[in-house]
Amino acid sequence: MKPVYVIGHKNPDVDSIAAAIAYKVYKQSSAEGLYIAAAAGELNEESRFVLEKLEFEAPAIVKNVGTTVDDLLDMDEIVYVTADMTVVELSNFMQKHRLRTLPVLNDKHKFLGLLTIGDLAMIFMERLGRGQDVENSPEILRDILSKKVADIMKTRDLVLFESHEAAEDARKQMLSSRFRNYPVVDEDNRYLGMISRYDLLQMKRKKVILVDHNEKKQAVDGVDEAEILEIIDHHRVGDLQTIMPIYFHNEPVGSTCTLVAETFLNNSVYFSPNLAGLMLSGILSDTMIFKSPTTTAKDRRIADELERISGLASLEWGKAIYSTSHLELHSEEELITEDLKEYVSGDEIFAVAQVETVDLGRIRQRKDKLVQAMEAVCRRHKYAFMCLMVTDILEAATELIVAGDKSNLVEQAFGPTGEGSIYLHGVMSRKKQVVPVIYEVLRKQKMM
Ligand SMILES: [Mn+2]
Repeated sequence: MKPVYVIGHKNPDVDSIAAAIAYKVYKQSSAEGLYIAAAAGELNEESRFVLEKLEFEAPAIVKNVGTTVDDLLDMDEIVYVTADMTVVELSNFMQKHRLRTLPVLNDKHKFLGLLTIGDLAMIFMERLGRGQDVENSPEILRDILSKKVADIMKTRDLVLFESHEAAEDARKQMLSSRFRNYPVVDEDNRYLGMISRYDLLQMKRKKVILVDHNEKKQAVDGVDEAEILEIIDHHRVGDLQTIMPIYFHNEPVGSTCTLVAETFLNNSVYFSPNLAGLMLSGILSDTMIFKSPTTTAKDRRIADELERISGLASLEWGKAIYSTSHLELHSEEELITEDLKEYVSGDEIFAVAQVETVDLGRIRQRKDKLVQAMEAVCRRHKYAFMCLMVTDILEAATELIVAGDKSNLVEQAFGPTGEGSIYLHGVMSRKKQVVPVIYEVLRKQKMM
C-alpha cells in the first residue's frame, strides 16, 4: 500500500513535528490507509527533547516528495528465475507465467541479469536458423537446451533504474531506448520489479498531508509533483495549488497542534497521555507559553484539556522545552538560518528569522557577528534585506536585528535602528507583528 506522508514545513519546529505525529495517529485510527509522520528536515533540539521525554520515535526525515521510480512500480509479487536453471526449465517457466521478460536473481534477490523471450529466440535462430546442417540439429538442440540461464542472460548494455531516481530522469532514458521493460533495483542492488513506458502514463504521485504550513516556499522539495490530500494550518494562506478539492483547515489560532487536538476531541478519538503532552508541547512552543499575541482563547482551552490528560504543567513544561536550546553553542550562521522564513513581494525576496531566548543579553553581545553573517546570507540568497528576531519570552519583547541593502525599509516599518538593531516591546510574533508590517511598507512604497 502506498503511504501518505503527514509532513510539516522545512526547518521544522516543535509544532510542526508534534502536529505531524499527532495527525498521523489521528488518521491511522480514524481512516483507511497507511500514514507516515515525516519531517522536511533535521529536528531541532527542542523537538528532540520533547520526543525523547514523551517517548516518541522521531518522524522519518523526507527531504523530497517528487515522483521517483519506485512510485511507478506495481506492488505485484516478484517473479524471477535463478542463474542455475536450464533453458528447458526456463522455457517452461516463461510459458507458464506468460512472461516475455524475466529478471535473474540470486537467493538474496540481488539482480544478476535479464532474460527476454527475444534473446532466447535469437539463440535458437542463430544456431538453427540457417538450416544448413539439418543432420546436426539434434545435437545443436541438445546443446542449447542444456545451457544454463547464467550462460544466456543479458548482463551488459542494460538500462536499469534505482528506486530513488527521479521519475522524470527515468522517463527521458526510457524514451531514448527501445526496451519493453526496465528492471528497478534498490541501493543494494535488490530487485524490486519492472517498469515500462506504460507505467509513465499512470500518474502515481506521492501523497501528502501538509501540517503547519501552506506555502510552497516552506514546503518539502518536490511538493509540486505530489498529491496534496489535506492541509491543516494556522498561517496566512499562501500559494500552493491542488488539482482536486481538498480538506483545507486553516484557522488563526496559536498553533497547529491546537487544531489537531481539537479534531481528536471533537470526534472522540482516543489519544494517549503522552500524545496529549506532545500536542501541548506544540502549543507551548508556538505561543511562547501563551505570551505571544497569536495566542487565542481556543489555544488556552485546548491546552487546559491537554494538561489534564497528560498530567504536565504548562509553565514548567514550557520552560523545560525552551531551556533545552543552548543558543550560546550555536554558530551565528545557525542562529540566523534555523528558523528562517522567506517572503516574496513583487520581485523582491526578504527573510525573517527568529530565535527565542530567556537570556537576551547573551545574544546581544554577538550582534556584530550576527549582522555580518546576515549580510552574507543576504548576498548569497539575493535577499533585499533580512531580519533576525531575538525574542525574549520572559520579557515579551524582541530585539530586531537587521541587515541587507534595503534594510532601510525595516526602519520605515519599525523606526530607526541603532547599530543594526531595534528593541521592540511587546513584539513576539513574526507572522502577526513583523511580517505584515513589512508588507505594508512594501505595498506603500510600490504605490509611490
Ligand atoms: Mn505552528
